[in-house]
Amino acid sequence: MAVSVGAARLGLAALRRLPAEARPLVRPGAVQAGVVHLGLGAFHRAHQAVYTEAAIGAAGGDWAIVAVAPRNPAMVEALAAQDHLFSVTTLSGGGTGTRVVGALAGVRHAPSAPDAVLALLADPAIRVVTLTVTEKAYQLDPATGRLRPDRALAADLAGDRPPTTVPGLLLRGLAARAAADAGPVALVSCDNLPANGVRLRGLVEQAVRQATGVPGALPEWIAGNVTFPGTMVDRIVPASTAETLAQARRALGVSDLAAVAAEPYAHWVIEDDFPGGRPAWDRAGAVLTADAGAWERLKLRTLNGVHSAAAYLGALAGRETIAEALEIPHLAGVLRRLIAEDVAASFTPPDGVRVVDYGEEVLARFGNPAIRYRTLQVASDGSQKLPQRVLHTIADLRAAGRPARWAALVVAGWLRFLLGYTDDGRPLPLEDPLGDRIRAALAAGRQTPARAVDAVFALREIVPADVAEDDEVRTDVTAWLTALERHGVAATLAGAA
Ligand code: CS2
Repeated sequence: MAVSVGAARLGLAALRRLPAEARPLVRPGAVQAGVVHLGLGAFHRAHQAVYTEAAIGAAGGDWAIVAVAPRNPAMVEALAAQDHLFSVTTLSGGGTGTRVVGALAGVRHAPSAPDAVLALLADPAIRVVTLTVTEKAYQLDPATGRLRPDRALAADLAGDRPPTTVPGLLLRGLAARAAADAGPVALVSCDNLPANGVRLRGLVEQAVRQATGVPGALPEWIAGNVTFPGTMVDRIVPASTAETLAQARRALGVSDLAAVAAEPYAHWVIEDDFPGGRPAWDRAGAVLTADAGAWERLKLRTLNGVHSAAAYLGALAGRETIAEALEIPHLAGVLRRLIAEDVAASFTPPDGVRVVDYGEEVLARFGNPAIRYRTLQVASDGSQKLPQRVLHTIADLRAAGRPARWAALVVAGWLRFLLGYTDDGRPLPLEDPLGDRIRAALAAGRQTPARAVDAVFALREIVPADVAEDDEVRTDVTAWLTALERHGVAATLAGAA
């Protein structure tokens, strides 16, 4: 991102010049750290950081966040130069508002200072570790949850140098914490994984089993001292652009290289299992509950599943953003049928929630013209997203003896996207950690839609066996893929409506 830095920079010295409504609720330095967060992306800054600041503002407590960037140093440098301050601009059709957030007590770059990160994880003052590292950083097979270490994680498991991967940092950090007898801690996944708490526990347990050089008593220490609360996280936060930074600068009068913009809506449901205490997130509007499962399924299947549907079909039709995709004739109608006929029939929603009403709200949020969320951003990493967003919907419908016709269209949209070109022949990028395996499978099965379905459905790390072996699902996906290939998105939707 090319940025010109002419104006003064955001930082403590700039705060008194800001309009009162733009100032942070918490002044960095005034509150000690109690949370470590892994993943310094836009989503964290516009979601957990905002909730945590509001929780500290409402109820106090030493719960400021030390945020760790697992890979990219750019955000660490930007925030370090700004006394850890950044702004969130709320975008709605009705206008914008910008406010500086003071939740961060520090930032670290894991690759250049792994030992500092391990020391933090072993610090008794840190009692909560949250994560937004995206699905692929967990290195779990999306369909099964089996740990599939890449070379970097294999080296972390062997333990002959400081860890470089997220699972490696957690493994060695917990080992250091156990050795220091630093007290219990909650590890909280805020990624869009299915049953994310269970997945994170599975990750840690598998990593401990496969690692060398960890004490034999570590599993027992983890069982007695570490919890893995599940969460449902929600806020649409597009990747920041030069326009995001320009908006922040216009509002603040200083430049903010860590600025983010987001929709007004935000939601967070958290399982209340924090053995070392937690910020008063409930005072900030989060829902603390015994079981977040129903909320998580609601959100992954309705919001994320429909997001992916709009992304694949929109990208094929040459639409740059989700809001533009929704203007494709008949798409909104098809998405409504996906929600009403398939998603709503696939699971039991939380008490008092009607899936179709929630779905209407989701479609309205997607249509927010001020949010430019790129179809290609949602379309990326499909292998990591499709199971929990769409394939579980299909599996549950089929187990109940029901058809899954509209969900099959989403799978066909993904397969058609994997072929790598739009309806008018322009190239589409395939960004996916399993991209090589997908490409190899498709190269073998490219000749006909049925063979493409066979080839990708054979990838059991992505497509669970119950879905892959279901002839009715294969027939539906093949029919949709044939239509998309022959006639394109517009005509396929017109024919379906
Ligand atoms: C999106 C999500 O990029 C994507 O895949 O579907 O990031 C989505 O915007 C968030 O989950 C909304 O809470």
